[in-house]
Amino acid sequence: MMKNTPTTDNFPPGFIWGSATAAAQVEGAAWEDGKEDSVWDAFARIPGNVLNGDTPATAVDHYHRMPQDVALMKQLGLDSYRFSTSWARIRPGGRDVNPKGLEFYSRLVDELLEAGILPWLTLYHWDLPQGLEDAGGWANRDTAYRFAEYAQDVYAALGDRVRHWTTFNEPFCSSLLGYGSGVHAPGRQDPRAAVAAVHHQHLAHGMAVTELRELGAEQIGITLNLSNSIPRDPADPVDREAARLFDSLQNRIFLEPVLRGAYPEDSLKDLEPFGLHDLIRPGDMETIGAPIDFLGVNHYHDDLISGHPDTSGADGHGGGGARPKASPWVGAEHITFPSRGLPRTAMNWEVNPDGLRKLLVRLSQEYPELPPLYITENGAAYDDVVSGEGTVPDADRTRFILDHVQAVSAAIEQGADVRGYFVWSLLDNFEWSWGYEKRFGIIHVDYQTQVRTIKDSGLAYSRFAAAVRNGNSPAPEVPAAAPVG
Ligand code: IFM
Repeated sequence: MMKNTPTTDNFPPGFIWGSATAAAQVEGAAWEDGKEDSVWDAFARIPGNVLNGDTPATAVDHYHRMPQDVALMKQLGLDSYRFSTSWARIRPGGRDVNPKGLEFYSRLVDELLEAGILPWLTLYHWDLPQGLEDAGGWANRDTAYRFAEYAQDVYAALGDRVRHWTTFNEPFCSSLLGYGSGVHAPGRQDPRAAVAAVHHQHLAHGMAVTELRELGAEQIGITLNLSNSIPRDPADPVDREAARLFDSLQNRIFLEPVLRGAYPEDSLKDLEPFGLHDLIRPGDMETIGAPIDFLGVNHYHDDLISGHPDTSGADGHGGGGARPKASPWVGAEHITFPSRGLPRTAMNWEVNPDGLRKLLVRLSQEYPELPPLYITENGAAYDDVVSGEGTVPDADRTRFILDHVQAVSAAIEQGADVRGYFVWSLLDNFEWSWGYEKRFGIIHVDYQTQVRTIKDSGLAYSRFAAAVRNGNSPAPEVPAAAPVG
């Protein structure tokens, strides 16, 4: 159980306190300065794909409001800002480099450095140029080679100022969800294409790591979304087998190729009918297993897994659009996600901070080859209300964040080498197929006016990070923020 007063012990010197966003979720300016459609622009235009017909076209207008957003980060005292670059802005249609696209990120990096904030760059947060999807997307091996070229372009423009390079964010989503379930762009429902996307994204990661390393990048890693797979009844072999399958598809087919240069034996067997063997060419696994300097861990909730039908309606894996969804669990479509009665967020995801501690300790114990860890995303969606005084009293989110930070502290105490925590998200934003319905920000955005207001959770997070930085002295007060237009 988490303590009521969060302790600032255990965090090593230099621990990074940050916050994260992604290009397609915040930038807007979907067709400005040469940018063309990403798969998310195209997917969102199809009625039924995104709740309320929302699109990322305007998002929270970060493309135009970037200096003001960096000022808010500075006001919160963030050490680092994790953002992604848009491939469709930098190489529209997947074709030639668009200098104006690169200029935006160059200005962003300068603005961050000027504010004393460490830029933490992700090359791929799901927004493939639609032109490349038209050529087969991630089911096509060639896309991996195009990604390595794009990585070089971004390094050429920003490598003199950016030290931290992340290849992919949550490849689980951009492969199994995007090509298997249809809940994410490009909306395909083809299990063989989903498995091909997994392998080709791994390959793209490995090729980019090699290129970036040769070019001189200091810190290179990948971010995976990982979950504890908990059998509903550990004594029931059907539930245990379902939990094994879930663990394979959610965690191990991503962790092990990247960390060990090999797919797990059981996953290879499970995925043979979907063509995994045929996709692997000589040299691929060595490329994919190129050493990395950090692993980013995104964690929101655990998963209670059963192999039996469930009627509780607890499944928190549904997307937001109206379109019928297929299962992303290739070869394991029968697995279910019953409820164990824990509180849930507005995403219907269970709240269980101790799951984060368990996950970090498991990673540290099971993977001797593990590099240092950073929590690159953790946070919660709740239905916020702006008070008459213009504040956002989001007590549930505040509790969620502080309890999870305590879970990180406990994991460090138990030997996990965790060096940073990025709260998701800096700003309310486009939550994929949920559109603008789900708010994850520590800064509230009024979508009509684009006015930003720091939520109470943002103030509490800022105070906590300051207390750690100041060597456990009492947390300084962060002045209540006036809304920024
Ligand atoms: O908004 C997403 C983010 O893009 C990737 N990780 C999970 C977040 C919440 O769903």
